[in-house]
Amino acid sequence: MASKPSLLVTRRMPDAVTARASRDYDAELNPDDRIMPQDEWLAKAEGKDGLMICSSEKVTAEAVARLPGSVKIISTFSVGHEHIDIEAVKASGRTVTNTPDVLNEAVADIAMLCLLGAARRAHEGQTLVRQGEWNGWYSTMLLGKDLTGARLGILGMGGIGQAIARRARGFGLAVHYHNRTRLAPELEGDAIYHDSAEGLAAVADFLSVSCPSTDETRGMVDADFIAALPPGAVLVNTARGDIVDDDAVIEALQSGRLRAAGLDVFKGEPALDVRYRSLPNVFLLPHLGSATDNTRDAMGFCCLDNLDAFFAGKACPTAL
Ligand code: 8YV
Repeated sequence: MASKPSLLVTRRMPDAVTARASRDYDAELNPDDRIMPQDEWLAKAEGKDGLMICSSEKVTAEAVARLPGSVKIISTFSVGHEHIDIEAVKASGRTVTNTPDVLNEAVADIAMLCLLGAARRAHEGQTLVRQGEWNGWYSTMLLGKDLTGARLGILGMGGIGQAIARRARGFGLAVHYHNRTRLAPELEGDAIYHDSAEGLAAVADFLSVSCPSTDETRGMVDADFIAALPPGAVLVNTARGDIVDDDAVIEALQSGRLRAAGLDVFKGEPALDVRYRSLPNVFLLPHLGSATDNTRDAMGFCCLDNLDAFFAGKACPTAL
């Protein structure tokens, strides 16, 4: 029997994913889940046929130049691939894959949690109850922003944006979106297309950032963009922290120009701008978008499906 391809799995994976990787590959695992410095994972890549990485591993052009010749494929356990210089990997003759679609529903759930948490002041409510400071009902206690009849602007209408739109309709939100390309009518449904981000901002009582982090989108939600939103808008970000300008968002949250924000992702996470922590009108989560049992398994299986196909000489299902 031919020997199994060798694989470096840089982070601890869910049990079912680890079991399949260990069964089908000569896999070097990271059971302690210690994040390895670049020099360390590059050294461990020596002699490996493939790498299964996460967004913690920054595959820069310099890293690609130092990759051992044995490595022919990099499979990232993420839909986002801003941590990889895709052009450099491809130019080196290697294959690179990600995990689209399998996490759309889970991330959309967290987007709605962030939207509701921000609109209905979940952080302030939780704090009252947990700190024993809830002294009873009054008619104006922690009043929030209505969803029904409001407009949700979705910035980036890929699979995740579309999954958010499906949920939003159930909450009585009118769906507006901006995307590089307009959706086909059967996907668009009753959603209203805006051909510019500024056009979308003007109608977004709620704004969901749902686009990838790219050279075009980084810093897009800046002071000008926020100034274009209706006063008292609510910002939701489940995509990437660097798409928003933290100074502009924090200033707008302090002044009330933005009524609230629900944030699952942060520039430089797990570090985040500490000012967010003390703002009462922010609902904060630690990048939980895809964190469900089935979704994390599906992401791992998607990586392994790509690796299996590659080593069988077939086309990878989700090559970039
Ligand atoms: C992951 C994500 O948890 O898929 C993505 O792009 O942001 C998350 O689902 C994380 O990136 C793990 O690599």
